Amino acid sequence: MFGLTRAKKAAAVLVATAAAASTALIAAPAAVAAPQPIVGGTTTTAATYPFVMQITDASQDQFCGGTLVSATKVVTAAHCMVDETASGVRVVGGRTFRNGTNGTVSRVTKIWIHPGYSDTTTGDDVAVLTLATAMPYTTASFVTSSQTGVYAAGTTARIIGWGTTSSNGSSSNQLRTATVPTVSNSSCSSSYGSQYIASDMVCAGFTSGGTDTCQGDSGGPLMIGGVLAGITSWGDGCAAAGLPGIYTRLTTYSSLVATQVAS
Ligand code: 4AZ
Repeated sequence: MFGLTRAKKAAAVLVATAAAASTALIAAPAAVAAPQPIVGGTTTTAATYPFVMQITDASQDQFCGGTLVSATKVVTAAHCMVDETASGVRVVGGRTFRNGTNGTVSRVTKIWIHPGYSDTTTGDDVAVLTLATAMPYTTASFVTSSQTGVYAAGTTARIIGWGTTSSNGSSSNQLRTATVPTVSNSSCSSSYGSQYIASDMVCAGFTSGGTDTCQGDSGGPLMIGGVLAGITSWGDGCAAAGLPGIYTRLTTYSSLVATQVAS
C-alpha cells in the first residue's frame, strides 16, 4: 500500500514535468515523447555492452538482466531467481532486442541465491547462475571487497537494461543505458528510512530524478569505472525526484561471488 501510493506520486511528478517541458519549449518532440526505459536513457547495443545478458524464461521472454563475469557465470539479483528453477531459465548473450532471435542462448545448470536473501528491502539481493554453454562474449570484472571507495557520493555510474518505460509501463524492445551519480548513505537513508541498509545497498540517481532503472532492469549491472559495482535491485517507483534507484552493494558480496564464480 505504502509503495503503491508512492509509485503513483512518482508517476504524477513525471507527467507534470513533461507537461511543463512541452509548454516551455516551442518545438521539442523529444520532451513530449513517452518516458523511456532506463528512464532518461539512450538506445545501445549488446555489441557495446557484451557482458550484459538477458535473463529469460524457457520461451526466451526477458524478465531480468544479468552480467557475464566469466564464460559460464552470470551475476544477477536474488529477487529475479525467486520461484525460478534452473530448468526454467535461459541466459541470452549478444542480443540487443528483446524480440531478437540472434546471439547465444544457454541453459542454466545451477542457481546460487545468497542464503540470507528474503526480500529486496532486507538486503543480500545477489545470485550467481552457472551456464551450460560458454558465452563467447567479453566479460566484466567485478569489484573486490576492498574497493569501497567506488561508491563515493557523486561518482558517475552506468545503468543498462531492457526495463519498462515508466513505473508499471511496458518493457523496451531495445537495450538502453544511462549514467547516474551515486548518492550518499545519509541522503539515501533520508529517502528510504530503515529500508535502506547501507552495508548491503547503494543508491544512485539525480536529486531531481528523471533518469533511473525500472521494472525489468533488475539483476542488470551498475558499472562504475568500467567495473561491475552493483546489481539493479529496487526502489520506490522509477525516476522520481528524491527517490533514487537502489542497487546491491557488490563490495559486500564480492568474496562470496568470487567463490561461486570459481566453483
Ligand atoms: C523493479 O521492480 C525495479 N527505480 C527496478 C529498479 C527500480 C525500481 C523497481 C529503481 O525491478
